[in-house]
Amino acid sequence: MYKDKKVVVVMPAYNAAQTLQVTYEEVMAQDIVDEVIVVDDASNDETAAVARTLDKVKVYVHPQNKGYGANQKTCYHLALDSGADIVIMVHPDYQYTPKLVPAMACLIGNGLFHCVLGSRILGGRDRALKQGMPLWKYFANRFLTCTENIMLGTKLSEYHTGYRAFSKELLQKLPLDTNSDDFVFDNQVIAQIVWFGYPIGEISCPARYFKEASSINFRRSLKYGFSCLFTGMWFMLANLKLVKSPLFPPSNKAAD
Ligand SMILES: Nc1nc2c(ncn2[C@@H]2O[C@H](COP(=O)(O)OP(=O)(O)O)[C@@H](O)[C@H]2O)c(=O)[nH]1
Ligand SMILES: [Mg+2]
Repeated sequence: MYKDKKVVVVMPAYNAAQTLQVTYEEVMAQDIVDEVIVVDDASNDETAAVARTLDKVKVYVHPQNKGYGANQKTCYHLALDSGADIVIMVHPDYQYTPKLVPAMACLIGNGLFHCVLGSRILGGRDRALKQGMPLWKYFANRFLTCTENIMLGTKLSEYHTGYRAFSKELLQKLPLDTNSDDFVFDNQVIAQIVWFGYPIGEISCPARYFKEASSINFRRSLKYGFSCLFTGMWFMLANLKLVKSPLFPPSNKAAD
């Protein structure tokens, strides 16, 4: 609980058997987490079996592999159904430190932000690179972030982090089910938050790079990159009222 608000951590899992337990233990060590929801996207390993051994964990298994975006859709539906006020996505690959969970919950729970991102880029010089982010991923991240900042009129340090916290109100407002079932879901979520006029908080986040924490290959990353640019272009066209998109419906913008 954070100030009477229920804190739920969601973990979209795919082949995370090796790292799920250590991630979970560090999440629970933060004391303020009321419940953890693990959604297993039909992994080929023991992810679901490991998840079922953990206390305070609700496990849901997709009957077949649906993708990272579809996995998050299930995560957020389950979290809202279980009465969450603050929802924090932590990847179960132990890439992002769960030690930031209280700070992120605090920024949401105090009403300062409806969305907080853990940024691998904010902070010292070339931090992400020093922590082991591959050079091509770093430059792709910087290029895409810079381009999307221009297209969406934002000043975020990165669009591509998988460490995110949301208020219940924001999750209820965003048309998440219209988004992709693939990796670009993450990008569409940020674009929608900007579309609805919500400010986004960022916290500098240490990240680790090792084999189990990074499985997306170059080909899938390329598809993701083009899909991000497409999301930004679609945002601009919808903003100019040149196209209609269910991703960006006409709406009253939120007050800051
Ligand atoms: N649901 C689902 N998740 C996936 C799939 N492939 C990767 N992921 C998850 O997507 C997240 C990001 O992938 P990852 O390989 O860690 O990317 P990176 O850390 O950015 O290099 C991780 O939590 C993976 O478990 C998939 O096919 N389905
Ligand atoms: Mg990862």
